[in-house]
Amino acid sequence: MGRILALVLLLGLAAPAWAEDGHEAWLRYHPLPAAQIARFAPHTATLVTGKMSPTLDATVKELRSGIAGLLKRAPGGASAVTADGAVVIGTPSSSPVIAGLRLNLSAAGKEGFVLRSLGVNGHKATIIAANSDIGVLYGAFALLRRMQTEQAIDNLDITDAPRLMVRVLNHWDNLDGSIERGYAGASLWRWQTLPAYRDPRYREYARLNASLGINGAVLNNVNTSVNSLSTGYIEKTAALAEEFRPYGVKVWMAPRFSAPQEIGGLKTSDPLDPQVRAWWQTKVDEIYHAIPDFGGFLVKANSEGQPGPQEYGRSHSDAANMFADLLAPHGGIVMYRAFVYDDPGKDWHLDRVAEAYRIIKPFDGQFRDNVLVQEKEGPLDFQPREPFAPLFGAMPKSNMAVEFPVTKEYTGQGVDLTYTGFLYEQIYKSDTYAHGPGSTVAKIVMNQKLTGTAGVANIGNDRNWTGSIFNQANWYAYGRFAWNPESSARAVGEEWTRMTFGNDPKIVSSAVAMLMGSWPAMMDYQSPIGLTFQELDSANTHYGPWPWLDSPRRSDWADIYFNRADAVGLGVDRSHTGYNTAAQYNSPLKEQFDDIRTTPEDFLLWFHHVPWDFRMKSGRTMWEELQFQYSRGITGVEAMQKAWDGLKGKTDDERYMAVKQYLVMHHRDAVWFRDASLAYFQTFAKRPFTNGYKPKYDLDYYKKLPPNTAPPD
Ligand code: BDP
Repeated sequence: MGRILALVLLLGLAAPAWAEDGHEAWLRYHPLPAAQIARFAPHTATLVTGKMSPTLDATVKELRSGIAGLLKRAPGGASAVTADGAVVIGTPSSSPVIAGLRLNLSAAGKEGFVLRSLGVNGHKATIIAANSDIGVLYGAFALLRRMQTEQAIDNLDITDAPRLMVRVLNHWDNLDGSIERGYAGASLWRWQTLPAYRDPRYREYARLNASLGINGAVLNNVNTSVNSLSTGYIEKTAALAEEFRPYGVKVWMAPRFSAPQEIGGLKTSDPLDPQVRAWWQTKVDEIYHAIPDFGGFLVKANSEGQPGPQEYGRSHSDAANMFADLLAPHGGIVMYRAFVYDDPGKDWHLDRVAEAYRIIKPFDGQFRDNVLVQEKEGPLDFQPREPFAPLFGAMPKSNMAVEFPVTKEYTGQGVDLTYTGFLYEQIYKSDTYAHGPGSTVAKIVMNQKLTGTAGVANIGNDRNWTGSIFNQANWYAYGRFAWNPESSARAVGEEWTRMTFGNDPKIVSSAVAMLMGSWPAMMDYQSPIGLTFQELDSANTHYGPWPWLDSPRRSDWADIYFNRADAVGLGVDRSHTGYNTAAQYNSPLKEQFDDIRTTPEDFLLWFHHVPWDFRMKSGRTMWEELQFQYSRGITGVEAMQKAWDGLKGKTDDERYMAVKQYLVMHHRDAVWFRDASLAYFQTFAKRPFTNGYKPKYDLDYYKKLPPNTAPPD
């Protein structure tokens, strides 16, 4: 008995003081190995500050806790450099030391920073300088990141600045605390207890965003409730703004277009009606009175049943410009979504993926300067594999912004490990040819008068913020790509891995391989050869395969509309013999996509109705290739499982076990996608399965599964 007690005590002592529950996310300031401490400590002995502000207070707090955690010794405070090892922070106006250095800060712009190793008063110092306090905070995070990832800090000469101005997360949070397409608990915003109670998580959230440079949060769902515009909610929103402000995160709102009627008592919400404008004017003034640095509006109108200008015979530019004119005097911005598509009923005459271009392109050049036209990254809807949206190459006179999924509505939801960084890179580096070769989506959106991006957040009130540890990588990647759209998914993934799991080379190489392999694997088992939208749609869950689904209400919410499986083959004809949507791309892409022989095979079924016996580059027929790619996706998931299994004992048990268990479900989902899809498609292909493969169950079994229920693996 005594021995058991002793053992229990011993184990208790050996266990870490807190569970590894992922709450710290990537800002884990746990002690570095001794050699790294010895390397960094001489450069971080004191913190030299000048005049303070809430943002500079946050900067000092971050540096103190970061250095104390990583190096096991907090830096001392000072107002001048009197010995080696000072970290000097500030702007020329807040810090006399920095003013005295006369650094050239022009390339740092409004929000960027300079990190320099310099001699000051004959002593070695590290300078974090910027033109604004928020730039200083971003610089502090950059210095800490270097330490966390074990990069040198003794010879710094770095200037970095965000390439996009507006870098927002859009929370599809409802006022009742639920989150549309959220898989990480309930909303972080506790509306009932705001504005009086300030949940500490508000600041923690803002801090995580600031560490990436995210500078805005659209607090509510695009399918919005009019109540967010009420005076009571504006007060609550102002309280959140106050909590976020030191971290440079502005609040934004998705306004309900029909508010003038719903709460204003007007007979119309026509954007050109003087009374409607007057109503919005008063509302906008009220918001800015409460929140002087309010970011602006993110608008969903005439899309999926939301009210909008078309009800009054007005255009999307009329609507966007009404908001823009009212916000402009306050410095506010409109993010106007191009995610609009008409309801085709049960008819197949409209190509859903052609809609944004068809509806929005005619208004190029008519949007005000403070409007960002916000288009989803692909022309359909956040699918695993889509070509970039052609609108990006077709709006030379407008400010365009990419909207990205961070939450994984169609890509595994709260279950599967899929790294969206891969998607961000693919889209941003796609060439639109708008101004000749090299006109990548990144170049287009970076070279405008107003620039920005929005990401649909994956954050909820789960302890670990995002439901699973690896989901944090998607938040991280969104922020890093918003900062620089020309980032590399691999480099960003590696940075996140090092900060999250440490710098052990085996962990780094395995976790990065998992991240980078995850998206290609999913494209294979969900979207082979460019097939798309095969998730369950009518029950609106968007989880699991449902390729046989016909929608009772509208054709373009049906999976069969997107696969067109028939006796001839599979895929949608978007060439000149079909919808002719390939023509929305600039040359040479339009010619390339129009021709089945030159379309990249990754998008073959996206652009063409391909015969089952079509010969692929691999030598396989399309039917064989389909089976090959589905199975390759499962092999990809198995590779992730193997890589993770190899890390047993290399990381804490909590996170190790959690990821392992998630991967079991992931494998099950991948097999489900393959087997249910092939069982269905075979009824059209009427060709044998090859290579000894056969779906585990017959088609009927898959069809009868209740929504959201995967078959046992
Ligand atoms: C769809 C989602 C829906 C969103 C819509 C949007 O299923 O919940 O409201 O996108 O982006 O993919 O507006």
